[in-house]
Amino acid sequence: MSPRTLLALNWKMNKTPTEAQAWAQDLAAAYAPAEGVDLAVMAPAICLPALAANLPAGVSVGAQDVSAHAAGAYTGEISASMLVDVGARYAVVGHSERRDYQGETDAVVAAKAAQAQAHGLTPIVCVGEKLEVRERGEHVPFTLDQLRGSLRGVGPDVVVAYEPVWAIGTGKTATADDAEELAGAIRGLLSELYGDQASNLRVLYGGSVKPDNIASICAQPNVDGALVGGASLKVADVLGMNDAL
Ligand code: G2H
Repeated sequence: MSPRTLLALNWKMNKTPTEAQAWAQDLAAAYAPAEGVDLAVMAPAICLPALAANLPAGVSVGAQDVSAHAAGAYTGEISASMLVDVGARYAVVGHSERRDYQGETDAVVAAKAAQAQAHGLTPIVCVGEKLEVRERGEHVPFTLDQLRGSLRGVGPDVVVAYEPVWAIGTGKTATADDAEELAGAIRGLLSELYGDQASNLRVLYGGSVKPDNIASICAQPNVDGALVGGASLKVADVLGMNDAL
């Protein structure tokens, strides 16, 4: 049996807590869960209490990052236990923007994912190649190497998001076949790492997903949902994507 589809929203550095509250109330006024689809909102950590208090039942919240450390002298960091305390269920780790702008390595991403799991959060581990890697035809081995490193010491309660960097926020979406090629390869690696449990794990596609392309991408056999940035900010687009699934 296929896992439930996950429509995971990634607001990135957008919305204040006040705006998050209004967004959640607007969603609650119109949202009807789609059959077999889970909805989760990955928001700036400071917005999570407003979301947890105002989202409709069944919609989860998550963070966009988590510290690799449990507690202590790490100024500015937010720990997994703090996120759990405000209602988070997921934490995105290893998004390409953090790998690029904060220099996060696979080892750091794996440490964050393990720390999330240690406190009951499900990490959403992001991987994906840059354009030059794809142009060299090395996107499959590159992405699998990145994932292997990002899952070292990480248990099977994990979601993987394949996000080709050249498709993020650019309006260039990978084709459904591109998404399936990597999702299938990722599923193979998950089987190697986690055995039979791999068939229950969710592999998402991310990169310029919107209401008019989400259905064809998520219809692929190994694609179990989407991680959506730009099209996650307006409630109408989220409802459109939820309805399309
Ligand atoms: C990829 C995605 C969300 P967007 O980063 O993680 O963003 O949908 O804007 O390409």
